[in-house]
Amino acid sequence: MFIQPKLNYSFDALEPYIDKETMEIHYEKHHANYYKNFNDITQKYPDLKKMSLEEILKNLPSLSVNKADRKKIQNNGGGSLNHDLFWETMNPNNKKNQNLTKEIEIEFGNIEKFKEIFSQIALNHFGSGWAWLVGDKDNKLKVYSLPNQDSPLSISDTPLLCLDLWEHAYYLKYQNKRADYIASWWNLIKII
Ligand code: MN3
Repeated sequence: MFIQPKLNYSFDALEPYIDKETMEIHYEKHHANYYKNFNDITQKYPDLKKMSLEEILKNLPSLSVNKADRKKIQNNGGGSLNHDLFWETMNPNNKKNQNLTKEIEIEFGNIEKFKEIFSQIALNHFGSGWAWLVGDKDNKLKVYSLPNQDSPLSISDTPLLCLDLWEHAYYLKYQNKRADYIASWWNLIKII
């Protein structure tokens, strides 16, 4: 069984930037459902149950599964793990992500420049997906977006920071104003 990690803060803890109702539906319905579907599909493959979620996504192209199931594993495994990181990086009690500052300054010049680049990518991403800050194989930081629930792990990158660009992540509060959602979200990220 792959278990959805507990959210270590209350649904209203990210107010006013992310509203309580969005958090509740997002965590209890959307995220829970990715875990449920991921468990349903991996039931069929005893080998996968011995692997971690990370290992499965890293080895996605070489898993011994049929084509339709590989797609379900990609969508629901990514949907499970991507949100795990998303919740963790916004955790008001978590100072873990503060140590990225120096690396970001080296790679992007300064934090403001990095935020600008990341925000532009998030804003310009067409349709559903995620904006990512990742470390590549040579430990170099990169920013890009990926469609749907695709994980950077499946292209050999290590996820460090992510922003959910699916409308379910912001529509109740921000409607079509993705730029406002992105600008608000930075208030929850303590990498500086
Ligand atoms: Mn989501």
